Amino acid sequence: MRPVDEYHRLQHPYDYQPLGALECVKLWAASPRNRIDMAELTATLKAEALSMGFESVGVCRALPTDHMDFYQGWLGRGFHASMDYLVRHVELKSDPQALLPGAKSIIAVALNYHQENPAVDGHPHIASYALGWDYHKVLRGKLKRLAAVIERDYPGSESRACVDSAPIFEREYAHLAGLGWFGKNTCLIDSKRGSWFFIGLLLTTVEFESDAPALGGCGTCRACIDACPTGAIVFDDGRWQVDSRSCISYLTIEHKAEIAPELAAKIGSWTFGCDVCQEVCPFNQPRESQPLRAQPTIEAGFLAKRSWPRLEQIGVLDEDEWDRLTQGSAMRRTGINGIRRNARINIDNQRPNPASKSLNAEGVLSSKPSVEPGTGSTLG
Ligand code: B12
Ligand code: SF4
Ligand code: SF4
Repeated sequence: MRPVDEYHRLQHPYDYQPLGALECVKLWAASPRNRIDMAELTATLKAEALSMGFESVGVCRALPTDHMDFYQGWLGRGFHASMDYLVRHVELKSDPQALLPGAKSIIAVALNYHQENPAVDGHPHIASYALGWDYHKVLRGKLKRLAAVIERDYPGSESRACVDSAPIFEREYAHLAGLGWFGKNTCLIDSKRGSWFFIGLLLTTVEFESDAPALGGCGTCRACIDACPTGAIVFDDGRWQVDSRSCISYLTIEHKAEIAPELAAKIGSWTFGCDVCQEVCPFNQPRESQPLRAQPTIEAGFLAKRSWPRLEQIGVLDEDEWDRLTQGSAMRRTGINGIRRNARINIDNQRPNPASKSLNAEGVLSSKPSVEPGTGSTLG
C-alpha cells in the first residue's frame, strides 16, 4: 500500500477506498507533515529575501485578479490619461498565468525608498522615489538573485520578476500577500511602516505557503484628499481612486504635451513626480510607538542622489548634460523636453506676482522653444 493510502486509511478507517492520483496529490498537500515542510521552506525563502535588504516579504497564490471590472471602469472614465500601455495589456493583466504559465505563487517584496526631501527655492523638486538609482534596476537585481536561489533549490522551476513595467496589478498581489492595504490615496500602506516603499513581485512555479491579506484602513482621515494640490483623488464606483489626468505625478512624468495653465499653476515646485499625498499621511509620520514608520532607506543606490543644476539651467539643458544627469535614473522617462517644460512651470510658479507669470517664460529660461520644431505639440 502506498504511504498516502495508508495515511488515508488511518484517517478514514470505515470508508477507506484506494485514491486516484489527483486525490493523492491533494491529500499530500494537506497532510500536516507537508504543511510543516512548506512553512519551513517559505520561512527560509523569506529570510533570504530579507537578507537582500527588502523590508518585508509575503506570498500569495498566482490566481486571476478579482478586480478587472473596477480596472475597466477606471479606464472607461479615462483616468489613465495618455498611458495607453495600461489599455493595451488589459488581457494580460487579468491572470498572472499569462506572464508565467504554471505560476503557483507570487512572492511580493517591499523596498523602502524614504529620505528627507524638502523643496529648495530655485532648485528642482524631485519626488523621493527618483532621487537615486532607478528603482526598476535595483529591485530587479535583487529579485533576480532571489529567483536564482529558488531555481537552485527547486531545479526545473521557473520564475519571473515584475517591477512596474509588467502588466500585473502589483498593489493587488502585494495586498493579498500581506504587505499593505489600500489607502484613500490608492497607495499601499503597511500599518507599521507607512507607504514609502516600492513593490516588486516574483512569480514562481514553486508553491510556497501563502500569507493572509493585509488588514487596515484610513478610517475617517482624508488628509491626502484635502492636500492634493489638483484634487486628483476622487470618489467613484464606491472607492477612492486617482484621476491621472490631473495628478502631478502623471503630468510631470508621463504627459508629453503642454500642460493646461490652470493645472500648471497647481504643480507648484514639483519638477518630477509628487509626494504630497504621502507626505501628509499619518501612517508616514514618525511615532514613538511605531519605530519603523518614516525610517530613512538604507539602500545605497537610493541614497546616491544626483546633483542637479538650478531650474534656470534645467530650462536650457542640452542633450549631453541631460544624458549625463539621468544615466541610470528613473527620471529619463520624462524626456529632456518634459524636464525643461516642468522647470519652466516651476519658475513661473515661484514668481510672487501672478500678473508677471508667463506660461511660455520666453526670455526667462531659454531661447529654445518648449515644443521642439517638427514634433507638433508633443514633448519628450
Ligand atoms: C500607472 C501607475 C501610476 C499612475 C496612476 C496611479 C494610480 N493610482 O493608479 C501615476 C502616473 C499617476 C502614478 C503615480 C504614482 N505612482 Co505609480 N504606478 C502605476 C503602475 C504602473 C500601474 C498602476 C495601475 O494599474 N493603476 C490603475 C489602478 C486602477 O490600479 P491599482 O491602483 O493597482 O488598483 C487595482 C487593484 O489593486 C485593485 N484595487 C484598487 N483599489 C482597491 C481597493 C481594495 C480595498 C482592494 C481589495 C483592491 C483594490 O483594483 C485595481 C484593478 O485591479 C504601478 C505598477 C503596477 N504595475 O501596478 C505603479 C505604482 C502603483 N506606482 C507607485 C508609486 C511609488 C507612485 C508614486 C508615489 C510616484 C510619485 N511619487 O510620483 C505616485 C503616487 C500617486 C498615487 N496617489 O497613486 C508604486 C506604489 C507603491 C505603493 N506603496 O503603493 C507602484 C506599485 C510601482 C512600484 N513597483 O512600486 N502611478
Ligand atoms: S501624487 Fe500629488 S497630484 Fe497625484 S494624487 Fe498624490 S497629491 Fe495628488
Ligand atoms: S492621508 Fe489619511 S486618508 Fe489618505 S491614505 Fe493616509 S490615512 Fe488614508
